[in-house]
Amino acid sequence: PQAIRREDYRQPDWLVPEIALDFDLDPAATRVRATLHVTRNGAHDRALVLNGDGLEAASVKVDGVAAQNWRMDGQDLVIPLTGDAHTIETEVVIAPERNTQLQGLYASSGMLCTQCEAEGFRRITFFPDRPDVLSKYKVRMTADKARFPVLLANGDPIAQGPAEGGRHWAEWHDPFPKPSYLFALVAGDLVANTGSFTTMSGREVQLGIYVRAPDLPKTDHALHALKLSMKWDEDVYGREYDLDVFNIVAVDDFNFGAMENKGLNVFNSRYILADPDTATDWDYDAIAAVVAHEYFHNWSGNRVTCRDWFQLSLKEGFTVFRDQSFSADQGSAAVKRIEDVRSLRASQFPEDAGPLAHPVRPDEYIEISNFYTATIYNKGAELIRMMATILGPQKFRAATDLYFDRFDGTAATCEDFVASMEEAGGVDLGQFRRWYSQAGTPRVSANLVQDGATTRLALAQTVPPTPGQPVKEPMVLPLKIRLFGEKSGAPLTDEQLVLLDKPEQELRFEGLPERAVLSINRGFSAPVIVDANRSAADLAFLSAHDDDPFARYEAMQQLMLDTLVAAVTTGKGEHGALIDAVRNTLTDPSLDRAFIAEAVLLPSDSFIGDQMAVVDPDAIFRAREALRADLGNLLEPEWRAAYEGARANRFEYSPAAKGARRLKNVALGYIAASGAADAAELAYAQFDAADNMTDRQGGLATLVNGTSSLREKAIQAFYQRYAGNALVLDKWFQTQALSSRDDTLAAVEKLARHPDFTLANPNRARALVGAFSINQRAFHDPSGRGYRFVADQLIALDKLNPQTAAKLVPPLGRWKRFDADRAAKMRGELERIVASPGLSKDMFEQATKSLD
Ligand code: B3K
Ligand code: ZN
Repeated sequence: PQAIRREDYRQPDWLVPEIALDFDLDPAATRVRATLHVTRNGAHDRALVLNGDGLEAASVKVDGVAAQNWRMDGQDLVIPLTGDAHTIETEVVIAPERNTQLQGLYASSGMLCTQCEAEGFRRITFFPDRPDVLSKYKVRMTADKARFPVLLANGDPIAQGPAEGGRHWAEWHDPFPKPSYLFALVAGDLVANTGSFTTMSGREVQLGIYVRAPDLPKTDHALHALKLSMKWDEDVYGREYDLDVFNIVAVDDFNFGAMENKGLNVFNSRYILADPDTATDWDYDAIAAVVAHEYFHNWSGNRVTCRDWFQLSLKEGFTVFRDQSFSADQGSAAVKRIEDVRSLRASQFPEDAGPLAHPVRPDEYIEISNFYTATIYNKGAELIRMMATILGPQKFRAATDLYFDRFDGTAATCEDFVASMEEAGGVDLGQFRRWYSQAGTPRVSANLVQDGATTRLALAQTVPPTPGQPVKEPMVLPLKIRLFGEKSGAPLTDEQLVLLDKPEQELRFEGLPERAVLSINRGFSAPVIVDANRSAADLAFLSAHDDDPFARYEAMQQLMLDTLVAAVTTGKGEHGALIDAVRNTLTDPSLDRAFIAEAVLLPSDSFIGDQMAVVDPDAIFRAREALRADLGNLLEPEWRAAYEGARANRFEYSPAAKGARRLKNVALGYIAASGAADAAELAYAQFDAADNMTDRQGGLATLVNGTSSLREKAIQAFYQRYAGNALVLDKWFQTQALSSRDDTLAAVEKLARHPDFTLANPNRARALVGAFSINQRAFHDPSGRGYRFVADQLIALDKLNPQTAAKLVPPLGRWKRFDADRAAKMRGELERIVASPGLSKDMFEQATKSLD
């Protein structure tokens, strides 16, 4: 397969200002007739090239006359044209029910739906399938009325009526020119939860959340989140919705979270359906965040789209930043920031440190689907956040206004965005642009030294080498800093924003009245790794006194990491400071429960591993379990008090109730870790009596990690209760795959043979295979069987769904971080993947790059 390079970008040869599509829908054979109005773009004599993927042209007409001179170039249809404007008609037949890739037009639980981003439209019809070709779409669909009573597409419904043979038709027009990746249609036996929203200029928009009839009661939360999002984007960014209809459809088989098709978002049902009995608080929050994310794309993505796929972070990084800000505004901003940083560290930092590291604006790719990564999304969001920090709120808003106004209706670049920030912000972002081109997580060392009356803060930065980028230039790192007095606990300085833009920089503070303790990268103002010379006592101090909640959390995490890394490398560790710090946090009446729960949670096995030169999964597991047991034992009364105090009795979805459940479940975990005799009964009682899934799954997870005889009882009871509910069975598989028990590998191998396990559904595949591969100790079993299991599953999944398979390769690609024996076994599996016959280009790219 060939790499596509950013520097090879060329304007499209032909534009398609208008397209009309006529679908004769049938799961086995759908006929697609397309009429394209094409215009020559600039003075050239190149033929019209229409991309296809698995299509065969049944007929091609130019200006109404059957054409003879077209040819196929690989998968693409090439038509030489003489004039500057023509009408092209093509006809193809496709089979949605055989489409297991879930890209293009496919069938899911009896309905027909589409997914086009990035390059799925070419699996539906021949078209210049690139984001800088914007067209007005008219769509007509005809289908069997009994099987597909609801027919939806982008834009506004125009007309509908009966057709012969029990069929009916509907026509939708989208007045906004859009790239092909935003095309969508849905046909199915669906019902809608409807509502309306009046926009800031007084237009009424009809909202609909479409699902299968039994799921209708689970759609209120998503509908509510949609209304909140529409209002928020008006209030915070001045962005109003632009069509008369906004529809969302939930489908069961979906490669990722959701898709922002213009006026017709299509969602993985796990990000729509919620009720207290089946969805956790995490699910509720994720639903609101994804609904907001896709809605926000209407401006950051659809009205202003991407010129080419190298600019993907233009829409994704910005939209993630927007959805993070939205969620922060719905509850605790501090807890939201902690969660976002936790997930950045769990997924993006390892990516940036491994063989698949790439810049936020990549220079090349083989398969674009492989670049919907944590780097493009989450690091991309951090870049926007840093610019917002540098500009300040007013200028940032002026800059986004300028960006939206200037590029509305066009396909833009990351450079266009940064230039808007620069212009409206009155700042020079020349050096800042390196964040878009250089991969790798910068490291900052911070040394605070008192020298008589002068306190010096020596800062230094390095950016590690990454594949294809051996040498790096210094970045601009916006670091929020504040000093606190060790004795008084009071701040000694104001918070200041330091722009570290040189390899080394020094700050001086004169005449501080007492020894200072450094609070740095407050609010996680820069997505970097900080090595600061802070003792356990300093960190414990900050965990109690810092006035920035993120920094307070961070100090505790650092203290935990230092304690654990010492325990792993030396076999034991001094943890007195940590125990006291956890006790203080746990019993501090000024803190909210959600924050406490985050702060007292130990870093994950894999994050501990990320701190070490060679990851030793067993030693990490032992050290972490030992520390958990000590924390559990030494603070048992405090955990019990926290548990009792947070025992809310009736379900409510509010920040306070969520925080109570979170702390209750964290406390339950520690009570179990203490080895308390009644822990399993406590967990089972919670599991059994729960009126919500957060508590039920929390009880289940504690039992699944343990050895009580109640364990099997809970596993069976959960399975029986939710038999037939796919989203909840995913949790059943996932909880077992994440178990910390010794026999998890064998249990997972067995679960893969369970009648409810299937690779055909991406959620199910991720729930078992994806979850298992991030269970550090089980996956890295010294026998290598964990690697073999995952590779076997991925080879099988690749045959059905390359996109979803390729996303699961990275854990195997981390071999350089492990001992020679494990590394060899991991490489062996990657090699086996590369050698498997008929490998997709998705898997080829991920696996070969992972071997380098
Ligand atoms: N834009 C889509 C992601 C498409 C992924 C294609 N492989 C959802 C989102 O980011 O909002
Ligand atoms: Zn997105």
